[in-house]
Amino acid sequence: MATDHETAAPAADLVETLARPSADEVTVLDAWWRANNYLTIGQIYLLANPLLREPLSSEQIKPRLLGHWGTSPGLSFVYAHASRLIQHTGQEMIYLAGPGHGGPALVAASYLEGTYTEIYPEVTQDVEGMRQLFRQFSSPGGIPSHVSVPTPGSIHEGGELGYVLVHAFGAVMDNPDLIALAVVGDGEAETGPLEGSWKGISFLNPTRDGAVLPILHLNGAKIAGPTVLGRKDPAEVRSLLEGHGYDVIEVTGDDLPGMHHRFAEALARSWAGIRGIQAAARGGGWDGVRPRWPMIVLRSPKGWTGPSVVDGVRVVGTWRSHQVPLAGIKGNDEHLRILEGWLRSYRPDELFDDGGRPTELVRRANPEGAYRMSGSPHANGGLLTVDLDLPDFREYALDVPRPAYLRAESTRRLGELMRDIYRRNPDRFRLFCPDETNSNRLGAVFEVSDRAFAERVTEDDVALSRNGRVMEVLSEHNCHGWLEGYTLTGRHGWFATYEAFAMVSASQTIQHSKWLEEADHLSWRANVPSLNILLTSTAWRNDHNGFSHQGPGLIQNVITQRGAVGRVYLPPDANTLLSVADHCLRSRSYVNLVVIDKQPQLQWLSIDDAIAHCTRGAGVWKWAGTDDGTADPDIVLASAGDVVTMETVAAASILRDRVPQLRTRVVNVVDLMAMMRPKDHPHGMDPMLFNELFTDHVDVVFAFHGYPGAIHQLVHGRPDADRFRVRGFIEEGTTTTPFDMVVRNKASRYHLVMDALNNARRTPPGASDLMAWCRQRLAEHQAYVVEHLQDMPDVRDWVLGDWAETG
Ligand SMILES: Cc1ncc(C[n+]2csc(CCOP(=O)(O)OP(=O)(O)O)c2C)c(N)n1
Repeated sequence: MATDHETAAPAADLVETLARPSADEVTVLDAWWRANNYLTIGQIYLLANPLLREPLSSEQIKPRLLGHWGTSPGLSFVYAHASRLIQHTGQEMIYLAGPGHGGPALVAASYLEGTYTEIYPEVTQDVEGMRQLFRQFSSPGGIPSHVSVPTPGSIHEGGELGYVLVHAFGAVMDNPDLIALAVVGDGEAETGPLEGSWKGISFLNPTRDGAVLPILHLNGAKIAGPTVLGRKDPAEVRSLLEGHGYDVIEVTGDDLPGMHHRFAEALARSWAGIRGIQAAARGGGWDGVRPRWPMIVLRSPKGWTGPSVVDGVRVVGTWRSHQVPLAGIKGNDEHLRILEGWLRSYRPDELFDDGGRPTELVRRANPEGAYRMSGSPHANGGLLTVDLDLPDFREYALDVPRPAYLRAESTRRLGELMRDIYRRNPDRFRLFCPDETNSNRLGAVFEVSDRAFAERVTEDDVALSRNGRVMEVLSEHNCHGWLEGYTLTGRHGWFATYEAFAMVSASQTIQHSKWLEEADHLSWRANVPSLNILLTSTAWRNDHNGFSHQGPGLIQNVITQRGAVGRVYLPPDANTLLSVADHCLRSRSYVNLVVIDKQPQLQWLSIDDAIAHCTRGAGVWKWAGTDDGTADPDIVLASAGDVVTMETVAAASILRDRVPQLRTRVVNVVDLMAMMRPKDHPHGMDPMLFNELFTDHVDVVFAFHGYPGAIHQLVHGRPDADRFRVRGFIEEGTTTTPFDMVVRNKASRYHLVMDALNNARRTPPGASDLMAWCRQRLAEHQAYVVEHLQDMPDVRDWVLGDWAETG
């Protein structure tokens, strides 16, 4: 269905036709809209008698009225007009409803378009199917009330408000034929993420990207009061949006058919504007100045066409129509009568035939096949996904002849891998990063791609151009949301961020995980590329930034969510990072969290050992302990995370040197979900393997990158889970040295040694001397850092020496 994205601007007569719908077209538009409104109300209220073939009675009303009417007529009004545009132009379009609580309108749209029945054959286009459509809505065992995963044509639930534009912009990147029509609620427009997301056009390239058409729906009210933009002087709203760079087209009113004519004209102008910009750019005529992309401000009453006055108070055009404008219908004949009159005002007999099927009049408004917005493959992006052409990640490996000897910045290697992924996949891979690509040591990507920027570029700028495809915007919300939109429409990428500020967009991570989890239960939704998040500049090495930059909380969020979507990897070095990254980029429909710091760090494993280690997810590092495998160890020293792995191996080396009789086993965990039971997560280690690593009775001193509670949560249900003594980040942070950070959080090698001695099955000779020595070392550290402002040299430059080769 690819259209002519290289061709000239749309013909003037086509635009004129679009802008001036004939009386017949308005009749069709209005019929489809009435049918949609009828089905929307039916979904909210009715259990039976879907076509009102008999007078409405109170037993035919649902016992619990759950849903949102207020936004719905505006959403379906826009939808009807967008469909007409598609019919005339063959434009590929998807529809994103910011106020996703208008779910019944979008469900009704796909029902009228026939896609609903194609996907859910039990919901037929007849009386019984309509009854089923109504009954299932917001019902136990039915469908949710939002534009959620089961809604055909949706990539945006709109449950947590604020993300409609970020999803829309992500969807059109490298998608030149697509227009994402994004309805923004005026309440939604008060959120931080939405306010930041108008800037999407500053990163859009009309040559290779599609376009977003925002429609700011100023229906004036939110749940319980007016909206800021709804009450502002229209001139202020206009200048706000113009300031963001948009060409603002306004449509205001509630008169019919006048609104149909005015909106058709606005949409025609918008489409012509978009296509004109694209045609100029694609024909080589772009001067590089950021285009003024069109957008529409639609002022229509909340609850438009609903009951205007109920119980003596005004409903249409007020916050009272937000959810269910007529409550308490059972037992209130007056309300029942209003509801019936309201439903009949749409003249259902004209809209549905005797069998309950939408009439020809209504069906004429539907575009064909995949042009229907509810049937667009762009909104089921897995159908369009092309695997990445990935280089062999082994070629980026560090040469690690022995463990704990070489120091290197691990993420640099990942940057080199990404550079070549960019090179090989110029239309389906992007890195999204809040202004930190270089800082996170991923700057190799700039060898092949600039940062995307459609605003003014000056001679002082580096790697910044309108042709760039590295997405840097100082907004975690934008980065995260763009990547979501990009992957949900079938393309691949990474979001790389400072670990602490991943919490800014943590809610998006959670919402996207929910989406993927639900999608997994729907066979018609094809798997999409995973959402890959790199957390770097971690808590332990934010030496120069301090407490505000020290927060490993996202791990907790991801491990806590239900289901199999979330995965957390803590590669301890460059080669394990490469192996993990390759796996993530090949995976589908997961949220992959990868946590590793960017500072120079000790390298542990050769690439072959790294691959083997990552494949298992966790393993014994025999060379680091004294356990020869012939008997149970006295203590297990385990770790997950780069810095704490260094402390663990250093602790093991101290124990080996000072109390050689103590049998220590060192275990490293890369795949955190492996700690769970198999019944709780597909990566969960089977009990036998778990026992091979951790035994079922020996105490485990576990040094963890994140909050200690995470490990307790993960090992819940494992044999004698109380034996896990976890050290991790306990919110002791500040601007200080790397070793002081682990000391403050009681996760240093000396703390781990003391934990090991305190919890080992045997107390080896020399244990109390060693305890005293550890305390003395900690005291020395304390004095040293305060005096020298850096760590003690033997800690700072610690390497394992040649023991690992012989050990
Ligand atoms: C982030 C977030 N905060 C609060 C809510 C609760 N909520 C649901 S709908 C709504 C009002 C939405 O108003 P608006 O965006 O104008 O939509 P419309 O008026 O079209 O219904 C609110 C506050 C939410 N869904 N998401």
